[in-house]
Amino acid sequence: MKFLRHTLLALSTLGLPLVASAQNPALTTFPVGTTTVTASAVATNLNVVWEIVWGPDNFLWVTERFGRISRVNPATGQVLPLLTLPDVTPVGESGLLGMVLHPQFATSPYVYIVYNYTNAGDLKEKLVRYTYSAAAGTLTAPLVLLDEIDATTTHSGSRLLILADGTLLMTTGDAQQRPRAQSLASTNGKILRLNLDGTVPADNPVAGSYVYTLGHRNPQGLVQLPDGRIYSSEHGPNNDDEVNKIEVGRNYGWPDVEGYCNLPAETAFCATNNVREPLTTWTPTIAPAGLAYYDHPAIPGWRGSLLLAVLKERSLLQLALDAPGTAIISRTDFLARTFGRLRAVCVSPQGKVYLGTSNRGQIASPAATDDQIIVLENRAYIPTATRTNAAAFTFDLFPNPARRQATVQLPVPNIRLTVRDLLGRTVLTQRSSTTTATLNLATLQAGSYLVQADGPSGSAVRKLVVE
Ligand SMILES: [Ca+2]
Ligand SMILES: [Ca+2]
Repeated sequence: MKFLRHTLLALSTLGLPLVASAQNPALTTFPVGTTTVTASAVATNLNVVWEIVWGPDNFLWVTERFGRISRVNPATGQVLPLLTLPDVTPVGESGLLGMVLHPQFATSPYVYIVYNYTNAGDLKEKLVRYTYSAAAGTLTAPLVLLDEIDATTTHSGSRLLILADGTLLMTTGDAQQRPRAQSLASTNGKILRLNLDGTVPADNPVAGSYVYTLGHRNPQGLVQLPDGRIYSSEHGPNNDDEVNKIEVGRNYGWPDVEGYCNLPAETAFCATNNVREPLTTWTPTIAPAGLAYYDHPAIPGWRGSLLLAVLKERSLLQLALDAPGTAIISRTDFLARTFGRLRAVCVSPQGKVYLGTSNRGQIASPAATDDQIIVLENRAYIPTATRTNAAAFTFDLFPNPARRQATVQLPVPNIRLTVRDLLGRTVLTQRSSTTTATLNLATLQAGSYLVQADGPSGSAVRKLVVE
């Protein structure tokens, strides 16, 4: 099986050619299958973009490592600062790192961030909730949810993700204290799971503990797919960078296992410690960071793939998943050494991909425009909802508001249904082979959603309220 996996990887395409426009050197196009994708700068003169989140206000929400949180207009590139943290310690690779917005942002306007700070001379890390005021354009009322996590200037993890069940995952690094990754008594070297008020979820694997998975070195990418699967990227030492499928309660090996369970001592450890091997590894290392999932018709060649922002190799990697999501069937490099070190990646509801660079202070000669937010888009794509024949396409949805399930009445069979939350994240997809479909809403949080129906004759969207 491992031989097959490596053979497939060796067959994957690498290093597609790039064409720079003479009129605008910052404009680059590259092919994804038969699609031409255009890359251009949205915003410039930033300082180490660590996180980019697509907000329910259709702005990009951005963290910079020195401590600033901003909203960025994706149409104009205007940067609207909300807050510069008063107590952040940006030294080495530390500072303001991950960020996520509350999924019911209209009624719970909370912004969750992770950053390094100093306490009694020691570098620490904390998770803090701020409250957003759209009227004032501010973030105020910091509420510490988790603090006193040991830190150094490297290995801080700190990617945040709110799961479909409404709990929060946070990656932590080993803080260069390797054995802590295997200790349930330490919050270092883990993926932690919290309720949004900072309490421990009752169904965590160890009662009273935030630990969701253990044995991590420095995971800086984290994503959940619409069907619930979770993946994470992780920096290895001088070998074995990893992408892992995250499964509750599993041990990801560090520091006893690097990459696969393939050395004699590793095999013994893996056999007795519930170790989950990575889906794929890189030796020499590439420095994998932000991770997103792409499944939008705008760029068909990327559908069903993870997109990985890569620092050291300075590229965007497409990792195509097999149908069950238990194997990566190809790895394809894009934009190699075009924009420098890539740390953050997010996908908008329109199928555009936004990348954040981490060049300033980290490479010898950053560009004058660094750091940047780059957008990747298929400029020829026309959403089905705006096609001329779309006006005739409509559907019924009832009951609405709904509780455990809703019925969708469609004009024709073979319709793809997509349910998105107000952050534009896909929470449910299914295909209806008949003109009546049932949406199972039992796993969704109460709130407002958009149901999109895509068929051969057009598409339509309706609002659905789940109680
Ligand atoms: Ca591992
Ligand atoms: Ca190994």
